Amino acid sequence: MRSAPLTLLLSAFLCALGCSDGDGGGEAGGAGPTSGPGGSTTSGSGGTSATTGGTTSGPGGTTSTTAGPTSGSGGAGGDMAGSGGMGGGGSGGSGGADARIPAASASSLKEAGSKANPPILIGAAISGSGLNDANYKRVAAAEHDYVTAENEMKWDALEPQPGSFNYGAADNIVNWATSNGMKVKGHTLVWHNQLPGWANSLSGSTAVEQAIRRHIENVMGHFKSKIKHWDVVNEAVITDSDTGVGNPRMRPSVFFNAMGANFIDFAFQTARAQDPEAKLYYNDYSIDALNDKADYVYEMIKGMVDRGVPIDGVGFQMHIGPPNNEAGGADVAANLKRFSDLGLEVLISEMDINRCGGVVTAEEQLTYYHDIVAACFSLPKCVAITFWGINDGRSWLNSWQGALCNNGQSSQSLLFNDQYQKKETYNKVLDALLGR
Ligand code: 9MR
Repeated sequence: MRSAPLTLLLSAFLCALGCSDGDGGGEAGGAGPTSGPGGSTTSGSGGTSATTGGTTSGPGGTTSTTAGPTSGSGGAGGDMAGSGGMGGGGSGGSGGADARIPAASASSLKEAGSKANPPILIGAAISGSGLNDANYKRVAAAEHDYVTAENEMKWDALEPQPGSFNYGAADNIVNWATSNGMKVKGHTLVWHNQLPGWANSLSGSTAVEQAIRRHIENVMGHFKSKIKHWDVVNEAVITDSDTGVGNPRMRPSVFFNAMGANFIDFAFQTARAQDPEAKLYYNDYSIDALNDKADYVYEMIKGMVDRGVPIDGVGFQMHIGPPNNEAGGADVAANLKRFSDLGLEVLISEMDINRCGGVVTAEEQLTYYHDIVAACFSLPKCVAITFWGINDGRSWLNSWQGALCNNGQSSQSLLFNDQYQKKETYNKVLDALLGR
């Protein structure tokens, strides 16, 4: 039996007074500077009706001439302080705990996560096709208590025609998850990718704003009783490479091109108004390490917090290896800490570690899995770790251009092999979740 150091005992006492739900509230209230959440001038692709007043500032900059929702208004729906956190200010949030106490033992990932104090949700991306496979379902439900639909809640799936919504495939996943006692994170409300053609060809700030509002209100409304966690905006920032290095800037998209960077504030305010109880997250890739993109997103998120935009946390996708960044445990720990010091929750939201191309060796993969999970575990406001899939054979990486898995070679990126047996990667993750 491990003995707990004094800080852990102290935090256990404080948690007994109310930190165990992992809530952090979130936003510093009040009006802030008037800039959008960031932004650079539009460049590169995109191209429809650029700039209804394009933004000129960098993240955290001081000027924005973008038409659209006013920022700094305090948000559309108040804050989340009632759910437990003090919000704002970097006091450590999460009820004040400064360390997480591990379970003494556990026979599954979700048991290790749920018995930790404060607990940590263990998630997986779930696909509709996977749910036709009995072994997949068995492992998914046995090891996880948190679900993200891999594709079925994206805009093209849910709103294929303007104002016409199709919830069948998403409902299947949500109902399976809730009937197995799992929570669900909605993924994703506003994203440049997997948009239906009609949405991609919208132009003008009014049309785009109306489309965002209708989509968020309808989708969050449909799932209101079952989904209380949302990726509100996904991947709004780019760099010259997918690894998060070089020339970070706002990504051209139908949203940015029409509304400037204010589309982000607008999406969060609309989401908060639709469900004041829901946790609202920004989610992005290759912001895992301390790199250009992570720095830029940090300033962008800090600006939102300063302006009182209703954001509760940030998801760090943690796709490690090609085509995305590599990030060691110490780097991840330092990066997550600075976001959590803004009073926000942090989440590892899409973790996998790609071995295609030999860029990441087997040994490095084990070290990364352990140390990155440990970095999240050591931060009480790191509230969830989601793996992007269940077994290697179904990984998106196997067929993703840029992932170097030529002709569908296995990326060997996850915790279970094709026969759904636990891999050594699983053992490293479980060790880290048990504080070992
Ligand atoms: O795993 C998803 C894959 O099946 C899709 O083809 C792809 C299309 O964009 O999206 C993948 O999921 C992405 C997620 O929604 C957002 N972050 C990056 C993920 C991997 O590309």
